[in-house]
Amino acid sequence: MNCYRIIDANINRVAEGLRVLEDISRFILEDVNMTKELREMRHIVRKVFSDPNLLNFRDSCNDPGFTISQTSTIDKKEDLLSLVEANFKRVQEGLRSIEESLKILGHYDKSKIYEGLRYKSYDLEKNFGLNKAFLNTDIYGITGEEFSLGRTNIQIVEEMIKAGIKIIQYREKEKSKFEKYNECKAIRKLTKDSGVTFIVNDDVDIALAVKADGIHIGQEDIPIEEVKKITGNMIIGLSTHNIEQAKAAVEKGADYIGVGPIFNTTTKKNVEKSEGLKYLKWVSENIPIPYVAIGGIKESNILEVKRHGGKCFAMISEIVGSPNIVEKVKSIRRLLNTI
Ligand code: TZP
Ligand code: MG
Repeated sequence: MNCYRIIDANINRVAEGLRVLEDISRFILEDVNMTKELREMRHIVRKVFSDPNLLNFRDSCNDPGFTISQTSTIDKKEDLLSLVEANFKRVQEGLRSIEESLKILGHYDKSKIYEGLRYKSYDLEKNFGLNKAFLNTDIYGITGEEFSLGRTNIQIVEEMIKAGIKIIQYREKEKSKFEKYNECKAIRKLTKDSGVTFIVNDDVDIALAVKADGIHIGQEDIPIEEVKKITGNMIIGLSTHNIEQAKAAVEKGADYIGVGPIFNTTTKKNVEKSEGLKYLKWVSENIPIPYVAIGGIKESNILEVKRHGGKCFAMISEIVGSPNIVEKVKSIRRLLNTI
């Protein structure tokens, strides 16, 4: 029965995928708990269904998939993050294949165990260090064309990248979907080529169409639970303005929160109220997920924000409104390094 061959091949595929992830977790991220969880999972994958038929039906040399794989470039990985993503996919798809084949062979209970492992792998993927590192950076750049001294959003993004900003959000309230889509498409290419995380504000459809890394939504947008269903593994950021909203964001699975407005700002229309620095301090002491401070942050007050627990600082007018973005960012960084 060839189902044994499918199960055998997929047990190997899943275990190998887990081993790659385990090694990255162990040697690069040095994450003891994640490494342990991956190792345990790998052992269970091999143990649950160890039928002698698996080996009897093995015939790797005559597997047509081998020749296809040897000549394909589909698995060429550009960076560590893509490698992690691809191996979690490999694990999940392999587990699904095992589950289905076991059902055909009548091993319903064992199929359920593999199903449980697949769900566990979704959780592990979410918590895998590399996927959480996107806010381990000081400046979060956001577009704002009307404050950009005549430069386009795309020119601004080019400058931000040159300045070494590692996460950029496209925020544009005035243009048509078509214009926004075209700009995002170009920005996706620029950010991808330079390893910068790209987040789209408001428009889930555009974020999906251009394969952005994430989407940022506000309290008035479609609920985060719904966004999650559509966007799968994409990063989801949620703006919050008070303690209740921050707690709810964690509960509902936001990947990071915006915290603010910290100071008065005229950049955002109908800006919400917040206790600003006091709220930020609370978040820094109580919230376990990444957060970014926003609203009225300037070179002149950024140290105050840092003293209240700020680690990553989102700025619109201060950056896009600067005639020399590269110099502006250098100067802010110099200042941040003084405390
Ligand atoms: N959300 C809260 S305040 C704000 C947004 C988008 C505007 C931030 O702009 P600026 O120019 O940095 O004050
Ligand atoms: Mg919004």
